[in-house]
Amino acid sequence: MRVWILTAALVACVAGRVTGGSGLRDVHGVARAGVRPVMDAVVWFDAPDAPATAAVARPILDQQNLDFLPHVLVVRAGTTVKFPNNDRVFHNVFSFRDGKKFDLGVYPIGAVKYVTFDRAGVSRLFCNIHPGMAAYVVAVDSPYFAASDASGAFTLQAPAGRYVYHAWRAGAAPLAGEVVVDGTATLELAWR
Ligand SMILES: [Cu+2]
Repeated sequence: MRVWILTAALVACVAGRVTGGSGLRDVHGVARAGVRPVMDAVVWFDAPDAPATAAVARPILDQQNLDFLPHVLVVRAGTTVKFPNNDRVFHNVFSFRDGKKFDLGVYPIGAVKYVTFDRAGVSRLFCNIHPGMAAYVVAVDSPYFAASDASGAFTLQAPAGRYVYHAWRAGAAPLAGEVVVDGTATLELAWR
């Protein structure tokens, strides 16, 4: 009898998670290195059983004013990213080292190309015409991710539960830890 009650309670709990509102809770956080806020830090939660992501507009990694925009783009693995050239000069986009390897060649103003980041990993992007241009695409095996803004702040949405989180920023060791998402959780990412 006791077992049945426990089972029923458990089922109710799980059902509540799935059906409560949108099912997603906000997790606010901030990324810092020492006391300085870190922009373009990426954080994501392990979620091997997460449902497939609904079709959304393709994320964009733009080219403007001799720069890539944004500097760091985070996507779920399997996502196709749009690469337009909205600048006034020719550009090129290539990635040869880690993550996805590709070379979009030199393409003119107004052209648009696409790359699917089919596996998790960090891709470093460059332009072979302008050595100062660099960007990162961070593909993660999770639909629950965020990147920090100029103040180091980020907001991630995930269903309630316990997660292992990972955090990345350029040129630093990755961080990992545990977080319980319950609607009030906050997450502090602290690099030394
Ligand atoms: Cu360029």
